[in-house]
Amino acid sequence: MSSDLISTADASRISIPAEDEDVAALRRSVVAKLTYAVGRDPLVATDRDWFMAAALAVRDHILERWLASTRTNFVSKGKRVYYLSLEFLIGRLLHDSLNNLGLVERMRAALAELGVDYDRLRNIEPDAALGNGGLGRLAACFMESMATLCIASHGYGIRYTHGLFRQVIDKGWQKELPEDWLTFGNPWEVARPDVMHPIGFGGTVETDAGRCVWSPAEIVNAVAYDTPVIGWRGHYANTLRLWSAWAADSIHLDAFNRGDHVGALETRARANAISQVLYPGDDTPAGQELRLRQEFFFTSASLQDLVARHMRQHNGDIRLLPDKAAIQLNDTHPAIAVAELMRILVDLHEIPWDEAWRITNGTIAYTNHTLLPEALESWPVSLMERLLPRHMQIVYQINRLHLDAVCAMQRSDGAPLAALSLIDDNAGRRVRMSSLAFLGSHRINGVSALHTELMRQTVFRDLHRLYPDRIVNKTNGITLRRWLFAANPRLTALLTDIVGTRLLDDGEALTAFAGAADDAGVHERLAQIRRANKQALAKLVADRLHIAIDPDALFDVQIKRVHEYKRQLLNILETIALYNEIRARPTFNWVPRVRIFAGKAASSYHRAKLIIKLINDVAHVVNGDPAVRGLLKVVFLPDYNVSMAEAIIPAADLSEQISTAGMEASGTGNMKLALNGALTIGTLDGANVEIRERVGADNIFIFGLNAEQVVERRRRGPGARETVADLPVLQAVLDAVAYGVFSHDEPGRFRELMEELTGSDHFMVTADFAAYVEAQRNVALRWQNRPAWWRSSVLNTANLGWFSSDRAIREYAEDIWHATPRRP
Ligand code: 26Q
Repeated sequence: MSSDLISTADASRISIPAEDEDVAALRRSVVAKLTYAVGRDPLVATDRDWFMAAALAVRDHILERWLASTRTNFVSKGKRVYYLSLEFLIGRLLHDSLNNLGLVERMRAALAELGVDYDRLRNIEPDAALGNGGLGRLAACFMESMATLCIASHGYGIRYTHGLFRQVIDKGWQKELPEDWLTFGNPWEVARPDVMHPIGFGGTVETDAGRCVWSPAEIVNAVAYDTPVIGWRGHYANTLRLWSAWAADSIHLDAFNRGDHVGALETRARANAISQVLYPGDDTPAGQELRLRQEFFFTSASLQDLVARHMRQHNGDIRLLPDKAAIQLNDTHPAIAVAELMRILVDLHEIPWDEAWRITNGTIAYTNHTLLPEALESWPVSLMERLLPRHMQIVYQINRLHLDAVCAMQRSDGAPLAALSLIDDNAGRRVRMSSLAFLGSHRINGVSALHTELMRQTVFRDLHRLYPDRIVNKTNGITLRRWLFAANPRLTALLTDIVGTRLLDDGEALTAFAGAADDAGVHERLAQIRRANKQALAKLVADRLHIAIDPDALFDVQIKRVHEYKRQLLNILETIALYNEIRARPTFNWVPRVRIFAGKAASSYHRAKLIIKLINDVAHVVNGDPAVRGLLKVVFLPDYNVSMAEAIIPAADLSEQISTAGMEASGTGNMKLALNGALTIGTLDGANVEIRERVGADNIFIFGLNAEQVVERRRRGPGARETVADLPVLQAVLDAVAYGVFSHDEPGRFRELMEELTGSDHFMVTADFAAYVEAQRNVALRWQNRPAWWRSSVLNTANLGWFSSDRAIREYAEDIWHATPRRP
């Protein structure tokens, strides 16, 4: 993957005095790696060879600390945290690792002595895109924070051969291309072919002297690949263990020898398929057998692995599990863990059911990340019976005991049993995975205060009534190391000048920055920093898209997965309204704006892809219209990923967080942008609510219906047609789209989108339109009063320290895991 996300020319840095000795040692180790590991002569080495050599040299530094950490954990016999996630969106690791080790400047100097440019090397590294979006990136931030806080932990997931698809834009349409991050090898991982667990599928269950014995029809081996995760200042490292699937009997030699070469390899292909591709769905369950195989595969491997470690370390006493292990389920994707742990305890360790249930429930906790009905996982009973017959029996038994308990506990006003059952009889018989995760967990958490409250009131209402203490809130967080120190070194230098270097170890020290809210000198420096960051982004946009954007314009960004509930459509419709206005009133004192979009749509999500096409069609017309005189530009940056986020966020003036209230569980991009000083325009949704509480209502542009009002409006039935009729500006926008102003070649292209808007308008685009336009007008007014703008920006950065993932992890550690974090 070629990319130029980091601009070399104007990178200003936190300066660490380079000690010659360290630099010389690093230089020698890079050359040694190039020679002995990569096998290349420095005279002919390419950037990629140098990247590999540099990464391997850095890995040596990490490995020492990793082994030391592992040793400490083993000796201390303390509690370990296991974070089970189908996604880890870690992005690039070279700069992140060097940053945490405090070696960035030394590596830069060492490479310079070799005539190699560090920033060019950074750009060689492919993003590890083992996730779709927020949930996967959260897992990556959490791993980094757990390492920083010295909490012994393991991340468990799948080593996908192909991460999230590459997005290309072809004539305005999203096209998906396969992603191949492993093509040139992965310098960060250590293969552990000796760490392997058999994963069974299908087959039969028999009873033998009262004991259930499952004989799977198929066995797939899970092989471990470990990546160390180094914490801040390199004190401590944890392990990200990703499983790769291998056929247990790799080749049917007899078939091969008979000449059936393809047939001989068939089982192998079927087994390998499990770890081939990340599901590209974001919030829409694909509902396919392969997905269930992936879920069980990595869950079973992880549980077998952690139980084996526990037995080795704690004298074979499985009953100690809840004291020594905390298992966190990242959404329901690993929810089968509840049944699998019960199987391991009851069938393999012969623990009586009730005690096994106490152990399971005491060990497992579950995080919910979405309330969207289409994203709540459920699996057909028939599929479960075929693929996981013993687990299905266990689910039935859990359900029986649960419903018995309900009958015993319930008051007369309780929910009907059918609503509480693990089996949903409505849409064919399906297992409700969120209910299974709930029952098997001692704590269930939401990811923002609002989301947690909505969990209690909606999806989990009935279970919450039965177990009122189980649902807790843990508002999300982000790692400041990556999203501030590494991504925005210029701002970091200013902040450490003002609040001191203690900021580097304590995000909450940022609050002291509030004292500079009205300091003209600080405003001036902020303006310079932002301008430099915007210039770098402008260069990237020019290189990639051949669109010139003005660094003095307001950079207004919406970067996230493309989904109807996130309402990129609201944004682009308001862009069209602005375009119409600029043409109608050319002499008005307009604020020059660049509307920047980036994000992928799930490959099967037709409407989201149509929204991307609309954005590109609008960009084409607006950017090419001389009447606009550069006052408005629209940019869609293809192939959004972690590295692109790192390039855009420091250059953003305005952060669009405009989801339909009640639908975005938390958001974490909102935190990254506000931390870097962008002002937010947003709805009262997810963590926006808490951002407002902290930065102050004057420093955020909140608009639109709140979650309750959305529910109320949906209950009243569609009123979109009347809303549009009352808003001539919106009517004109919808007419322009519907008549093909942006799609001359196919005037009816967006009919489907327009019909939804004037029909049920489920996502309240028309309902919120007027309020959004007004909020955008207020944004422009604030921008025209620069001291007021920078004051708000300072107060955003200053009050965002609480959204550090260190704070989030401390809360999990104290309230859910009962594991002791150490201050770095
Ligand atoms: C499920 C079944 C089959 C196929 C795909 C899926 C699937 C995959 C990914 C369902 C959901 C996801 C991802 C959800 C997600 O990223 N949620 C986001 O989590 C963030 C971290 O908590 C929140 O900040 C976001 O608000 C939330 O949307």
